[in-house]
Amino acid sequence: MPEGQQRPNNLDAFWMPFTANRQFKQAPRLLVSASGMYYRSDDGREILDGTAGLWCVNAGHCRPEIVAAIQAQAAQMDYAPTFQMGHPVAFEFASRLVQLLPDGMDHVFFTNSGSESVDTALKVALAYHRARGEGQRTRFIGRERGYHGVGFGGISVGGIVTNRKVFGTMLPGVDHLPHTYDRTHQAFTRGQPDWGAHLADELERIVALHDASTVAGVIVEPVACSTGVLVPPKGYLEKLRAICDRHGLLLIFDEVITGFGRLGTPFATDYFGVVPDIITSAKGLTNATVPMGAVFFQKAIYDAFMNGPEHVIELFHGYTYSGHPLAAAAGLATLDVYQQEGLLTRAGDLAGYWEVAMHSLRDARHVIDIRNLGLIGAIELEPLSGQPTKRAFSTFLKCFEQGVLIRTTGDTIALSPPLIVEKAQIDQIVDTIRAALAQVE
Ligand code: PXG
Repeated sequence: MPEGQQRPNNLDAFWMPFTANRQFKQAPRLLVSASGMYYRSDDGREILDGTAGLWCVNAGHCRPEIVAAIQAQAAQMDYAPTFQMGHPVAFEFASRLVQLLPDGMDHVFFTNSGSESVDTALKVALAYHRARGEGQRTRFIGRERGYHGVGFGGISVGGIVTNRKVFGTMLPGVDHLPHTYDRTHQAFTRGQPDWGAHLADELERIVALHDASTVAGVIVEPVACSTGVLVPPKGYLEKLRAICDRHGLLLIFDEVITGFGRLGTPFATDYFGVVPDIITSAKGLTNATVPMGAVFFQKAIYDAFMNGPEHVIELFHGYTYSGHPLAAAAGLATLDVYQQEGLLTRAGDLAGYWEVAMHSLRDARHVIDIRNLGLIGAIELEPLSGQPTKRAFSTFLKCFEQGVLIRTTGDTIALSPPLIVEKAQIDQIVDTIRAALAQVE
C-alpha cells in the first residue's frame, strides 16, 4: 500500500469474521486510528465508540500507559514458553488478577481468547470430576441464546442457532436451559426483571432427566450479551447456584463481557452476589490491546489436580501463548489504569444516567423493548416484515455515517461504551440512534 494511502487496493483475500463479506467489500467501513472514546475512519471522520470495540476496550483506546508497557516488553523479551518454564510477568499478572476475584478463587489459567477460555473451563470441569473419582460426570448444560464463543465446546453449550446449525453434531451430551426472556412479562424493564426466576427450576428437571451423577456442570453468561442483552431475572442466578450445590455440579459464569467493570463491579459475580466455581474472561483483561483470556478457578478445583508424583504434568492442556509476555505486560498496565481511574466501579456511578438515557428511546420509531444493566444497553426493534435483521443493520449503517459506532444482533441494537464514557457522549449516542431510527425504513 503506498505511503499515506489508507484504503488497501484489494479487500478480497481477507475472509472477514461474522461479516457480510460481499456487502462490506462493496462499501467498506475502515477504521485507521483510535484514541480514548473515538475511532477515526479512513475518510478522516471521528467515530464515537458506543461498543468499546467488541465489548472489550473498557478503558478506552490507545491508553499511553498500556502502549508503553507493550513496547517495553516487546523490546525486553518478546516471547518465552510457559510449558515447564516461566517468566516473571505472567506470575505477577496472575497474582494481581486473583486479588480482584472472590475469596477462594485463587488460581488462573491463561488462554488467548474467550472461546479458548470456555474450552478450558469445560475441559477442566471434566478432568476435575475424573480426578475425584466421578469421571461419569460428562454432561454439560448451557442455555438457549447463550454465546460462549466459536470453538466446538462453546457452540455446543451455546444456544445461538445460526452459530450451530451448519456445524454438525458438536459435543455429545449437552442439554440447554430455556432462555430467560419474555417480552410480555418484561418489556421495558429497567435493570433486572421481576419475572422469570422460576425458569431456573428447569435445571432441576434437566438434571433429573439425565441423573445428577452424569452432569459435570452448568455454564451461563450472568447477563446474556451477544444475543441482545438478556438481564437475569431477580433471584434466577441464586437459584442456579443452589441447584448446582444440591447436585454437585460446577457452575461456570462466562464473564468474557461482564468481567472487568462492565456492571460497575469488577465481575458480575460481585454485582449479583452469586459465586460460581469457574469464571471465564478475556476482552477487558488486556483492554483488548493484546489478545488474551483467563479462566479463574476455586482453590478446591486446582487442589484436586495436585496429586500424584510431583514430576508429572497435572493437566495436559495449554496454549503456546498461555501467559504471553506482551499480553501479560499489557494486562498489568491495564489493571493499573483500571485501578488509578476507578474504572472497575465507574459503570456503577453512570448506570442511573445510562438507564434514563436508554429508556428515553422508548418512544422512538420502531422500538419494541429496551433493556439495560450497568453500562450495557439494548434497544430492540420491530423487524421489517419478511426481512429480519435488515432494519437494525440499516440503523447501524446510518449511525456509522453520523459518527457513532453501535452494534446490532438480529433486530436488537446492543451498546457497551468504554467505561470512560462521559454523559455528553451518552447523549450523543442516544440522539444519533433516535435520528437514525427516524430515517430507516
Ligand atoms: N463468551 C462470551 C460471553 C462472549 O461474549 C466469547 C465467549 C468468545 O470470545 P472470543 O474472544 O473467542 O471472541 C464471547 C465473545 C457481539 C460479539 O457483537 C460478542 C463477542 C465477540 C464478538 C462479537 O456481541 N463475544
